[in-house]
Amino acid sequence: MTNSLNDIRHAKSMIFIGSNATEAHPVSLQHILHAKEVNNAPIIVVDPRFTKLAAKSDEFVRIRPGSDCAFIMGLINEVIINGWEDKQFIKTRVSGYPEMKEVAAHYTPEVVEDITGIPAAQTRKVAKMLAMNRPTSLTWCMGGTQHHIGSSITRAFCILQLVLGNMGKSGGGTNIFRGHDNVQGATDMCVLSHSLPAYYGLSDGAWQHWCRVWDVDYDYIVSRFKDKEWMNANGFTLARWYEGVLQNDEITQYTPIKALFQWGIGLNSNSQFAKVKEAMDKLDLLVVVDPFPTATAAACESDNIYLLPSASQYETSGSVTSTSRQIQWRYKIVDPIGGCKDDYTIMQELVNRLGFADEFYKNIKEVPEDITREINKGALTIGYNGQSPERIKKHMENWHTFDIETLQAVGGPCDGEYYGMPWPCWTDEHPGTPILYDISKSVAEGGLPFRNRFGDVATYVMSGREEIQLAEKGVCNPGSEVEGGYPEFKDVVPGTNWKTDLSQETIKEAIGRGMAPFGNARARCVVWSFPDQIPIHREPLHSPRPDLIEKYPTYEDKPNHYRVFTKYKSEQNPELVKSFPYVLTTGRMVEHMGGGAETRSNKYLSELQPEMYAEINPRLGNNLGIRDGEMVWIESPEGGKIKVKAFFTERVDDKTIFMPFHFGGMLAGKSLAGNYPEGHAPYVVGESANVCTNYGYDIITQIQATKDGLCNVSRA
Ligand SMILES: Nc1nc2c(c(=O)[nH]1)N[C@H]1C(S)=C(S)[C@@H](COP(=O)(O)OP(=O)(O)OC[C@H]3O[C@@H](n4cnc5c(=O)[nH]c(N)nc54)[C@H](O)[C@@H]3O)O[C@H]1N2
Ligand SMILES: Nc1nc2c(c(=O)[nH]1)N[C@H]1C(S)=C(S)[C@@H](COP(=O)(O)OP(=O)(O)OC[C@H]3O[C@@H](n4cnc5c(=O)[nH]c(N)nc54)[C@H](O)[C@@H]3O)O[C@H]1N2
Ligand SMILES: [Mo]
Repeated sequence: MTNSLNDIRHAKSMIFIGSNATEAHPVSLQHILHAKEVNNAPIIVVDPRFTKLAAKSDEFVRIRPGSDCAFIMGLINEVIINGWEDKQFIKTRVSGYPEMKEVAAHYTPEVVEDITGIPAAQTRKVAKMLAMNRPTSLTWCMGGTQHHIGSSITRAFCILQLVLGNMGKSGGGTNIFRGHDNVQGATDMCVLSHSLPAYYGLSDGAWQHWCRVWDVDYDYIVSRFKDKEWMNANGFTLARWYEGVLQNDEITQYTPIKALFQWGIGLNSNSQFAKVKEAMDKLDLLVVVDPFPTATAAACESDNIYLLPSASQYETSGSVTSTSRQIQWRYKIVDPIGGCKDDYTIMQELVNRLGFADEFYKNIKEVPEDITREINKGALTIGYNGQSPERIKKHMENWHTFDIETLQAVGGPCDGEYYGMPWPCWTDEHPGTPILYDISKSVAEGGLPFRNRFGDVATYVMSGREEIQLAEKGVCNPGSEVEGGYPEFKDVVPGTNWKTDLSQETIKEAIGRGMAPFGNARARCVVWSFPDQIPIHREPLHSPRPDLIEKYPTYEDKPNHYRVFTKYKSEQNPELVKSFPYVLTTGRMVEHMGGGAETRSNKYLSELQPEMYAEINPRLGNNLGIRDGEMVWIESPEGGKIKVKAFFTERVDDKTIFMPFHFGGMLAGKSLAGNYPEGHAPYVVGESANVCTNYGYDIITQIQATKDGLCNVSRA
């Protein structure tokens, strides 16, 4: 999120694409509705469903699942054709614009209508609404990402904001509402298979940096791997770990996966759940660390599973990062009950028994404060340096001194600082950065240019054109010693750069000279390392439109995509729609959370939403001879089959089925409630939507495509 939830109050228009904030982020609505009512800012909602957020909108755009990239490129084209682009912003702060413009030109409103189902006149209207009501706050959530081209779709959103000149401005920005309360923190710590914490990657330099932070010998780390090659190789992802067990698709690893730790996740959130279950049963060892047994406990039928009851957030403390990049301290309310242990203790006891404790706990004495201090020391790339436990706690104790509009403290002990010291917070004196890439303020006061990460000059493969990647002369933060673009800082301490200098002298030197440690560059429209250097539409793997598969085919198959052979072209079958004629999309409802282990174990929430269902348009239901409230079978091309209640609603059109994914504990019409440890079954069990979500993974991130598959529906 480049701005913050509060900053949306300053928007002059808002567009939500694949975000149902009313259900998934209800707290944000106070800011969204403030902008609507006080600034008269129109709300545009782009969603296949008429959601509760759509009910608050001025313009509802019904889109075919998986076609967002075409719509956004169409908006960009329409803005440019009408001369509404921010010419000064583009000239001074954007690179690869001519190449992008050429690609966008394909997406005329009529082409967009064919791909997305959005009337051409509506694309024109929305482009005009955005152009006439600047700045626009753009929010996307999972409706924009859970596709095989999710990474292209999200880049298109950013390019739209660049073209409109809405980046680095209060009321503008790309504001992706994050998932769990600390998922931004989890992402920043890179609880991922392709990077060490703080996005350092897996290169030798990255390992050496973290070894210095941990005070662990690099050769010792090397010795822990089978050989060095595996140290630098991406691991399996959560989306496809089970292939490492089953090996249905060829894997690139010397041995199959034999054990799995499932730490704070319910596996009914994995697509292709039938395969997940098969893999769980085949593992030698499965450990679930969770306050609840989760749907895993019910689904796993072999005797290989250990449940380690972890404490909840109320029974422990520590630093967490909010969707607005703010760091907060979470205080313990009660001691762990019922024999639970908090996650730190479980982790430490595990590390003790595995014999690494002497290496990794050298600097961790006071838990959890020293863990935050380790982050302060090492996570320099994103500016986690200044948020010490002491400063975070000081912010928590002085909530009342922060202004709701600016998030800045007015007087008191935190005077001038931004709430939670949103990263980057470069030093112990820095106030935090409330809006990324904002050149209206000095860097020391929370301003920033765009980051220089990809060299000073680039040659575009597509056009052969060479372009300087640094920002234009004269474009910089106030007080910058260099008046214009500059590269990142290095060799202030010889042999280091701003990301690896643990003395943090490099960062201090940059700030002292009024400059950003990471340089001052242009935002790129072209990503030369991606298969689509500029975002283009590609039909979902399982598409209802064979004619569009021919025009906009998917990628070639990708071997070793996070160690698993991943099918694209060989999976895209134009005949599939004949047997599976409806588009299946999935998502959330306000009463339940994720896999539902917590909320389905809550009496009151269970009473509010006691049953799994599928949203079906009444016209479709009537044509299929189904009545509202009857049970139906939903079937997927992979053989997934679930029995759920038909919920007739005009929210969806007559070609689309929507299901929430929060249920679990039933399989193919059969309850598995008896499999839970005694007294631990949740109040509500139900079929899992992920038995039916289709095959499909993003080409860069491997996120599962749970929003654009195909299915069939019949009366049960
Ligand atoms: N109550 C509650 N709140 C939650 C969660 C929860 O489980 N319950 N989960 C949290 C987490 S982890 C996350 S990541 C966030 C997610 O928050 P959201 O992404 O807002 O939630 P979803 O319901 O998954 O998806 C949002 C919308 O995308 C639409 N959609 C589906 N396909 C497409 C498409 O192809 N294009 C477009 N434009 N829209 C599409 C769906 O109809 C849905 O209305 O919510 C967080 N908040
Ligand atoms: N079909 C479909 N599938 C999806 C999605 C979709 O939109 N459609 N969305 C995807 C997305 S964005 C997400 S984020 C995932 C979410 O899927 P999950 O991550 O599986 O969902 P949660 O239920 O939020 O999982 C959190 C688990 O952590 C446990 N927990 C809570 N607090 C603690 C704690 O302090 N310590 C420990 N150890 N455990 C704790 C809870 O009891 C719960 O079992 O689902 C994904 N799957
Ligand atoms: Mo999420």
